[in-house]
This record gives sequence, structure tokens and C-alpha cells, in this order.
Amino acid sequence: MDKKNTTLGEFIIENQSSFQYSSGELSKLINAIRLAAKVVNHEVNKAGLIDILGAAGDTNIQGEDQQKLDVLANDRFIQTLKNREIVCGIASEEEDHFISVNSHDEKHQNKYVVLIDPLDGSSNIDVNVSVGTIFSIYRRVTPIGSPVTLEDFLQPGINQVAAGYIIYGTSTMLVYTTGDGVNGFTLNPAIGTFYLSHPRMEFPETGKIYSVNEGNYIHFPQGVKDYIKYCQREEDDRPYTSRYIGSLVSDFHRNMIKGGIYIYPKSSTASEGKLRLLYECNPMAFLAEQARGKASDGFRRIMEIQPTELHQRIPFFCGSRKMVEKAEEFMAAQK
Ligand code: P6P
Repeated sequence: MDKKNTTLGEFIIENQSSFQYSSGELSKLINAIRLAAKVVNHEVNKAGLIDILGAAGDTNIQGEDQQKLDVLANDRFIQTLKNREIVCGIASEEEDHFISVNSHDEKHQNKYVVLIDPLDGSSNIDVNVSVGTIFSIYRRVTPIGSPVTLEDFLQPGINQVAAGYIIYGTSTMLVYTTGDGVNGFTLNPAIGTFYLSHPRMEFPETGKIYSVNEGNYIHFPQGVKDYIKYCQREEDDRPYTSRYIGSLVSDFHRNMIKGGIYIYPKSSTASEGKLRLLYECNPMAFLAEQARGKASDGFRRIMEIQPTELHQRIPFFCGSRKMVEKAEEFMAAQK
């Protein structure tokens, strides 16, 4: 059932049967994320009015200033997921280590782990630019009945059972996949209900938008420099348009609707790029592929990369399939 104006709750129930092997726990998990999204949306929308703007004074494991709102978003999502007793483990981009959720599940019977970037793009909060939450869900790989381990989190992206994002923009949307296409739901804040507004979202096969922080141009690999110059050349359907919001979820969302490519490459100042494989690249890659787009590190399919640590970074090329393939050609040809 993908008729517009279906509520997210109805959609989850109608599509329950398509969740492979799910006994309803995955549905409960998506519902928990829906609830946390509404709470965080409320806080994001009034951030300018109460004292939750500005830095929280702490720094996260990445050494980045933690904005108060991303600390709040982190706490809300973790608490909501813990309370629903559906997951056995949670890893957050804002936390040094994973959290074993055994408060009531003393027999460790829950089978899902969730990885979350609670508020991506949080440096944009104080300037009122859209930010997002990114989530990624796996089935645990260690035996049910035993405490969750790091191995349960260090899985390749192809093992994801669900992934999605919430974008807190001109409207608040929840966009997610369980492996059967990508669907977008828009929140009606007056009644707190998400409605199916963008059924079966797909990247156009190609596009005319490229999203990269060109301020780092001199530090980029030659292949990325050559691709940027290709985008800017006056020939065929080019020059393309440069659009870079500085918020992955927002750039990804616009490019999925209009067609485009997002690139965060490695550079002489960031040897593996900036984005995290587990918290940002794998979930966005799952969505991209489910929306007939593509996601690589410039050479390898993102979802086939075997993670080695929770917070590892990876170069990221993602968007319309033909644009990613063209960028990969320049990466392969670079000296
Ligand atoms: P830069 C936000 O911090 C983020 O992780 C992505 O959401 C965004 O695309 C990127 O970093 C922006 O990084 O270095 O261009 O400011």
C-alpha cells in the first residue's frame, strides 16, 4: 500500500509482511524512531527560543564541539530505543563506545542493533540551516542470549535490515527503507502524524547538481579535481550547478529528488575523508541503492566494505548512478 496520505503507522502495518523474518520487532523499532523524531523535531524547531543553542561545552569522540541540541537528540534517541526493549545494542556517533541494552532484557533476547548519528550537520544549528538524524539497523550476528559485542556493530552495509533519516527542514520528513524501495513521510506538526508524501523515491539516473566543499579543492586527490573541472566545463549538458548545504542529509535529499552527486573525498588534511562509514555512509548508501542510485568510496561499493572500527571514516561519492560512475572514471584515471 503506497497511496499518498497513508500514515506511517498504517504503512508499517501494511508492509509488515515484507519485513524479512520480522516478528514485528522491526516495526516496533521503526515506531520508536518515529516517536523520538517527533520529540527531537519539537526541540529543533524551538532551538532559537530556549537555551539549547550554542556549544554544550563538551566535545565528542571526533573532537568536535558538541552542540547542546545534538546532546539532547542523542539522549532522546538512546532513551527511546532503550525504553522500548527492542534492541540489544546501540552505537551513537556521539558516544565513544557502544551501549549494551540489557536493562530488562536480562536474557539478551532482542535481536537488533541500531547505529545512529543523532544530529548530523549540527554545526548548522545556530544559523538555522536544516539538520538531520541518520539511523542504521542490523540483526545481531553473535548468539541471542549472550551480551552484544563489537562484532555485532562492525558489519558491512549489505547486512542492514533498515536505514533512514529524519530531515528537520522547511518540513520534517522521515525517509527510510527496509530493502523494498525508499519512502518519504512528512510530519503534520499540528497533529504529530507522519503522512506518506513521497512514495517510492528514486534518484534520477543522472543530474546536473554536484555537492562538494570546493573550499578544500587544493587538498583533493587529482581525480576529484578533474571531475570538478569536468562539471564546470561548457559542453554537452554542462556546466552543472554547485549546491552544498554542509548537511549531508539535506544535500542527499535534494539530490535524490532533483538528481545529483554528493562527494566528500579524502584530502591531504583528512586522509580518509570526514564522513563515518557506520553512522553516515552505510545508511545513506543503502538508501541510495534502494533508490536506484549508487554509493562508493570512489573505487569500492560502500556497502561491501568490512568495517574495522566503530568511528572509521571513508571517502564518500553518492547520488545519481551515472554521475557517480563518471566521477569513478576520473578516480580510476588519476595519476
Ligand atoms: P565540511 C556535518 O558535520 C557533516 O558530517 C555532513 O553532514 C556534511 O555534509 C559535512 O560534514 C560538512 O563538512 O567539512 O564541508 O564542513
